[in-house]
Order: sequence, then structure tokens, then C-alpha cells
Amino acid sequence: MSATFPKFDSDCSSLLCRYLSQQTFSVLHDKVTASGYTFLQAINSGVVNQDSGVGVYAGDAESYTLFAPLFDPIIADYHGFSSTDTHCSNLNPEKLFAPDPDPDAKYILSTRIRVGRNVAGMPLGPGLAAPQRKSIEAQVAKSLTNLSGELAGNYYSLTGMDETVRNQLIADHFLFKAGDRFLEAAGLNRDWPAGRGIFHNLQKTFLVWVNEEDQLRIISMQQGGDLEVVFARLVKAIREIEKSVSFLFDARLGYLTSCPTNLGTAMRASVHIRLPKLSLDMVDFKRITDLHHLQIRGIHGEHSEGEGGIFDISNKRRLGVTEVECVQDMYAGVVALIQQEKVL
Ligand code: ADP
Ligand code: IOM
Repeated sequence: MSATFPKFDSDCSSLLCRYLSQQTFSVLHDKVTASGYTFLQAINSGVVNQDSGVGVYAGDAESYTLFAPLFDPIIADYHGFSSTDTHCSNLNPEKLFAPDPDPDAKYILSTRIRVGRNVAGMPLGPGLAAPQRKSIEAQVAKSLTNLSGELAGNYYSLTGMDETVRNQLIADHFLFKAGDRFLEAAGLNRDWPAGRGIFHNLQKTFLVWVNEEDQLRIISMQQGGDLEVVFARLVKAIREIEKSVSFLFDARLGYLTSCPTNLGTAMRASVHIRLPKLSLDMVDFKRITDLHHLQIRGIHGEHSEGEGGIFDISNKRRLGVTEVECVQDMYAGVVALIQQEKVL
């Protein structure tokens, strides 16, 4: 029996809606990967949430080949990465030139750089079974609690975490929220909260989210605009963690992630920045961010709005550019945004 082509609202602008033709659907609708992840699961988030930016999730490495007639054009559109392009990495902090764009601390409130990682030999989050998620949590928590120096800290499982503590961590931008409807429809909230948690050092400048959209989100963050220090700390942490955990990696697509927007470097380098004048004219604001390949988010993360003229500005491209280039994109754009805010 063949499944019915999904219904999209007339104003739906997701990449799923743009690239899922009747023809592609008829070729893919009944495809299932060896680990049991179906094409219908892969598109469910974008079908249920018509306001998705992208709307598709991979359930395992094979999703990227089996569902390529849909995933490849989405990847090409989002990252500007064609099927003949190759991805390469540069995680050398010495190659980054990004002195604090706001030394007087007038505009930038905080800087955060994260990478997504998933464990080699496991399905991605949407395709995980409960025991696999638990075993990833145990392996990652063990690896993290062996870290020392500035990276030393504790792992806190979501199961049994005090509600007040959890809500405060979310409000302070350290922890992911519960019940995200995009993740819910992707199957990423299954068995919630089991297997999820957060590791952080005492200062909360180094954090790792476990089993959210990706199995690891390795995060370096601090107040102010010192991008170079934040990047160097992140690289140090990645290097330490990969001594005991092997990550899912593909020669063409780099680090494999559940959402195709995060492929490659899986890096999002952001600042929370106050731009009260520039943000009155969203057309001009977007002109500058588009020029520098940047994304505008609200201050509570993806799918949230800016508040009081404060926005989350980050690199958009993550595949086909190196990690250093991701931060360099963000740096150049933030310098331009501050310059324009000063003119106004
Ligand atoms: P991700 O970065 O993993 O894509 P989100 O966009 O959902 O996820 O952001 C996760 C959290 O990180 C949110 O609470 C968001 O406000 C916070 N955040 C992002 N960038 C910064 C920043 N530069 N400073 C402080 N918090 C930040
Ligand atoms: N990364 C993912 N959460 N996002 C792109 C969802 C969407 O809007 O499609």
C-alpha cells in the first residue's frame, strides 16, 4: 500500500516542502534503513510542524544515502554544498583571528560555540532505542567525569533533577528545554527524560548536553566577546573527549548529525548581542547577516524571538567550511553589525 503525499500549507517555506516532489516521494515513501528507520519518520517533523526551517531528520548514517534524493538538495540549499564538494576540518585555534569585537562590552553579552557529535556504531537520536540511549549516556558521562583542570566537572542526569534547578539552568541558557515540538515529532523526545543530562564545569564555561538533538553537544561559553578563548577551550574539550569516545564521521559529509543543518563541522558559533537600533529595520539587519552567511535567532534559542533588541547571531554554514571559517564568518558579521549599530 502506498502512503499519501503530505499536505503542506500554502505559506509553508521549509526545505522539506521545497524539495519533496511527488516523484521523490513515490521513490522514497516505503524506504527503510537497515536499522529500521523509515522515510516517513525522516519527514514527520516537517509534516507535523509546517513552520520548520528544514523539517527532516536522519535516524542513522544510512539515512544520508538511502534518502539522498531528498536530503542532497536540502543539504546543497542550506550549506551551498554540492555533491562534488568535499568537506575539510581546521580546529587549530592558532589559525583563528577574531579579537574581541566589543572590548568595551557595549553590545555583546555572551559568546557560545558548540559542536554536535554522535557515537560511532550507534543510530542517530531519532533512531535510538532506550537501552542504546542509556548506554551512550553511561559511556559519555564516564568519559566526561575523567576530565581535569578547567574542564573538570560533574554530570547531572535529567532523571531526578530538581525542577527548580532544571528551570534555572534553562533560564540561564545552559540547558535545553523539554517538550520541543520539532524534536517531539522527530522521535527525539522518546522515553523522556531517561538517558538525557548535562555535564558542566564549576564556572559553567564548558558544558556537554547528552542525548538532546545530537548525542553530544559540546559547548564552550562565557560572558563577553572573547571568541578566541571560547574557541580554544572548545577545541581542548573536543580533543580530550575524543580520546575515549569515537564519533560518527563521513568522508564527504564530515561529522554526521541528526539534522542536516549541522553536518560537517556541526558547529554553531554565536553571540548574544544588543542591537536596539539596527533591529528596528529588519530588512537592513538581514541584509548584513545574509552577506556574512549568518543566522538570526531569538535569545531562547532556535524558534524563539529576540527580546529587548537582543538577538542570537551565529554562522549558518557548517558543511564545506572549516571550524575556523565558521567562527571567522561570525566574527566578520558581528564586526559589521556593531559598525552599523554605531552609525545609527
Ligand atoms: P543549539 O545552539 O544547540 O543549536 P539553541 O539555538 O536551541 O541550540 O540554543 C540553546 C541554548 O543556548 C539557548 O538557551 C540559547 O539561548 C543559548 N545560547 C545560544 N547562544 C548563546 C550565547 N551566545 N550566549 C548565551 N547563551 C546562548
Ligand atoms: N536543527 C533543527 N532543530 N531545525 C533546523 C529544525 C527545523 O526548523 O527544521
